[in-house]
Amino acid sequence: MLKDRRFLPACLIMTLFVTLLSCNGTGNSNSNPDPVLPETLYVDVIGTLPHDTSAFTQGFEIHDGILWESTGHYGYSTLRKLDPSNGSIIETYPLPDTLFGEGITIVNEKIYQLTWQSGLVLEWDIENPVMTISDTIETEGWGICSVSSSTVVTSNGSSTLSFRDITSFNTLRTINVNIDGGTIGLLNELEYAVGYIYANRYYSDYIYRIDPETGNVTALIDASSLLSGYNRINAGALNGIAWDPEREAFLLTGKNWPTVFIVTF
Ligand SMILES: [Ca+2]
Repeated sequence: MLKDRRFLPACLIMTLFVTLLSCNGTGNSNSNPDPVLPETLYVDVIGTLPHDTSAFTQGFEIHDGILWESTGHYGYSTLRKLDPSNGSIIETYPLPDTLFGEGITIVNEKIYQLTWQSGLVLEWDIENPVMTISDTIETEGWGICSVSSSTVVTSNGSSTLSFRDITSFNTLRTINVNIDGGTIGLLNELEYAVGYIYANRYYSDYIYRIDPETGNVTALIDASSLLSGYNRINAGALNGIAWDPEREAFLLTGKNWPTVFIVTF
């Protein structure tokens, strides 16, 4: 299955990326009349934390000094409470074997966790994490972030991000993530910070900074320098973005990565 394919040759990634940009440069019909191509930013590592290499990371978020992580795979999916000062696991809350954990976000002291194909949205009280079923959604669940106390944004592996009412998970509106009209698919883990949505793209070492009103990508963040060749051997895709307001930095990790990187862009 798609979700189990952890590696794609770097040359193919670059080919897809270059093809996207070159198509937009040849005047395709979706191009804006005054294209504004995104700037490219690079990660500046200011610290590292250890990360459990058995964690198939699907969601990553900091709230009130706690780092929360969601992990996937049937039989191994969990919600985890971590110490962001040293990366240690404070508590692990397993999901039923029939559920494949995906993205998480925290709104009004509730943790909302997506599941991949069941359509179920799980809810955990942040003080006493016991799992209940909050709502259902009509698509696969991949990533989720909250943009206000009433609205969350979800991804489903396509280029579409859905803004949803937290009380029902009904879709309020959608945006099509694009660079000059060229859509950016395979959007996965999400994070909202300082007015922008940040998204991993599955298989890619890039993070996309997205205007939440238009879906336009305003910056490409090249995170390909994070893992050395040795550390990549058993590591999967980049798939954890958590904004740390105290450090004013992002914590980045990936599926089965040995390290959480504390970075600025
Ligand atoms: Ca996140």
